[in-house]
This record gives sequence, C-alpha cells and structure tokens, in this order.
Amino acid sequence: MKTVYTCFCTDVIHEGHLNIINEAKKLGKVIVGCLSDRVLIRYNKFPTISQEERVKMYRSIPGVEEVVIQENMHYDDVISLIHPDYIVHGDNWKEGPESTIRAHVEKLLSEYGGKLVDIPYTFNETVRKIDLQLREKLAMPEYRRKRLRQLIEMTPIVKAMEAHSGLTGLIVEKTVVEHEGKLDQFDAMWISSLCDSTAKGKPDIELVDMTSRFRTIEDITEVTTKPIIFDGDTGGLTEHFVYTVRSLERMGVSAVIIEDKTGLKKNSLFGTEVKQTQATIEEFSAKIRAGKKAQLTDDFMIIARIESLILEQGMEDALTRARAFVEAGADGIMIHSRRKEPDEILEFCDKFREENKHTPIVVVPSSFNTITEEELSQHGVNIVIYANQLTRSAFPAMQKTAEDILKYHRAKEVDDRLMSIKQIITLIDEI
Ligand code: SPV
Ligand code: MG
Repeated sequence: MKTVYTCFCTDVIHEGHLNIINEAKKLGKVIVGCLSDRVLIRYNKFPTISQEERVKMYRSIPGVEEVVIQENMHYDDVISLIHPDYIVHGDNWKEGPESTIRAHVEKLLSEYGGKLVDIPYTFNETVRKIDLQLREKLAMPEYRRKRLRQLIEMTPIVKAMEAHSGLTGLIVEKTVVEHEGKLDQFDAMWISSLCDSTAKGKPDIELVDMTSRFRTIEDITEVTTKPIIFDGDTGGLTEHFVYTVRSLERMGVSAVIIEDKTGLKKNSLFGTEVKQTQATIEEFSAKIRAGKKAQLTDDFMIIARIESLILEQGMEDALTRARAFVEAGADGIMIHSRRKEPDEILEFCDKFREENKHTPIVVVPSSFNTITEEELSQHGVNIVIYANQLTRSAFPAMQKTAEDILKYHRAKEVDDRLMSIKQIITLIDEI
C-alpha cells in the first residue's frame, strides 16, 4: 500500500478539503499533517480552535488513517519520518509566497522518487462564505481581545506594526512575505499616539482626544482581525483612565500601554531636549491599580511604560519602577530608550528577567534599530513594536509626488512610481 501525505491548516473542513482527501485515498493510505499553531500564525490566519481540536477534526474525516503534527513550514521532517509516496495539495500554492514551499517539497520528493500531486483548488460561493465567516469571527471583540495573550504564549516574539487608518491596518493585516524560504507576517497592530496625531496634522501631546483616537480604532477594527495594542500616552487622569479601559475592552483592544509621565506629555524621542516630568512611583502605581480594578475581562492587558532611560534617570530607577508597577498589577512592562545602541535596553531586560521570569517585556526599537527580533527574544523580550515606520515611509513618498506635480505641471512624471488604482482596490475587501 502506498502512503499519501497532505498538510492542513484549516479550522473548518469544507468540500475542498474533502475533495483532497478523496483524491488522496485513490492513491493509498492517507496521513494528514496538522500544521502546528506556532507555524500556522506565521503562515496563515490565526487559529480559532486549538491544535488538539484541529487534530481531532482531521482524524474524524472518513478516509484519514492518521494525523501527525507538522512542526515546520517546510516538509523536511515529515518527509523523513513518513517517506510518503505522494504528497497531495491544492494547486493554489503554485502561486504567491507559498510557491517556494511547494518547490522545496518537489525537490525533496525527487530525491527518492516521490510524487507531488496538485489538486485543482475548490473555490465556490460556499467556500468563500466559510472563509468570510472565519474572518468575521476573528474580528469579533471577544476573539480579538484575547489574541495578544495567546500570541505571547505561542510565539517567541510578537511583532506589532503601527497602524493609524483603515488602509494602514489592511497593510499590517495582509502583508505576507516569503524570504529565504520562510513566510512571515505581523502579529498585531500598534495604534501609536505619534502616528495617529501626525495623520491628523497635530503634535503628539495628548491633544488628539480619546473620542478621536477611538474613531481611529474603529476604522481599523472594521477592516482587520489582528489584535490591537493601544498607545494610551499617560492614561490621562486616573478618574478618566478607568473609563478608557472599559471602552478599549469593549472595542476588542488587547492592551493599553501607559507611560509614567505627568503634565504635558511630549514624544519620548525628544528625550531631555524638552521639558517632561516623570510621574512618581506612587502616583503611577495608583493609576495602574485603578485600571486593573475597572477592567472587566481577563484578556485585557495594562502595560506600564517606563521612561527612566529616556529621561536619564538611570537603570536602577527603571528597575525599581518595573518592580513597583508589576506589584501594582501591570500585565507587562515596556522599556524605552532613544540611544542608537541597544545596550541599555538589553541590560534592563537581562536584569529584569533575573528577578522576573514571566511578566511580558515590550520594546520599541525606533532608535536602536540594528537589533534583530531574535536577539531581543534571547534577552527575554516578548513584544516588539515597529512604532512609526509606515508613517515615515509614506510621508516622503507623498511629499515628493506633490513636489514633482508642481514642478512638471502634470502627473505623468510621477506615475511610474505609483500603485495603480486597480492594485489599491484589491487590498480592500468586498462583502
Ligand atoms: C508612539 O509611537 O507614539 C510612541 C513610541 O509612543 S515613541 O514615539 O517611540 O515614543
Ligand atoms: Mg506615543
């Protein structure tokens, strides 16, 4: 009897999957691979059911003899374990970022005479509806809100990218790249006070009010599913912060990060060049405590951001504050720096991890941008936020276009570097 292998990464079995199993059955004994959670989140949509539930579901499909966990995007491990005579897959992986995985499978099979069988992908109204329903489910507040905590457990480092509008939200939601044979995508969105304010042409001084900031969140939640980390600035008055916590939870936001500053807040990247006042430990701890008390769900996180290194108050001050804020109930610590080198950030992370193994650490490597995600993760960082790069890349591009149209008195000269309207439209989903 020949052995046939196929790998699934779905939460719902529809006729397309049954068709693949039926075709596979004709070739021999069918083994289904269940792509592990850890790989699935880099490769595909976030799972709405657990890995164990997926295994159970695949096992119950008539004709499936065995289910194994596939721990890697590439098939090397399963191929050396199972040595299948055939690998069967929907032919949709012939194009796009997945095509490198297909090419690698083909190469591995050719080494021992195995065969790759592409089955025409089933795409009809029912399949489209199922896809859409899954996406809608992920977009619901109760699913979205808990997703950040789930991701912290599932992946060595959660990668968040700034979004400040529906369109930038869609870029974070949908961008998938294939690089050196691996697929990757962002895990979460950061609603930066800097970029939200900048998009409105306003300074980043808590001038854009919460109602307006919530409107930005709504624009983004309407068109995306990924979890949201909200930049809550100082959190405002404690009496106001408790209401903000409730509103954010209701909208499905996963976390708010508040910084230990008081009075007129300026952007941290100004450091000590402008007057900024750090809140006292007591004052800020009371704000955290009040927020935690107001919180209604277990999923929501209040993350304390420490500005001691930004304001040159020293490492000991940063660590003392971290201890106190965790004690006050903070679900995570964000440590910030505007140095070019990551040294002080890494020193903080190492020292904090010596005494606290589990409280999530968040960093924003805007200035110390040479450090890689892997290095940060090795120093105990759980969330990395790319806080402003989308805004900083769009602004010069728009400015140059405006200048060139003024220069040439027509738009022809700029057209080559513009995305076509057709391409822009494909980004936007139609219901
Ligand atoms: C933001 O993105 O608004 C931040 C991060 O608060 S930083 O600008 O680096 O202070
Ligand atoms: Mg900010």
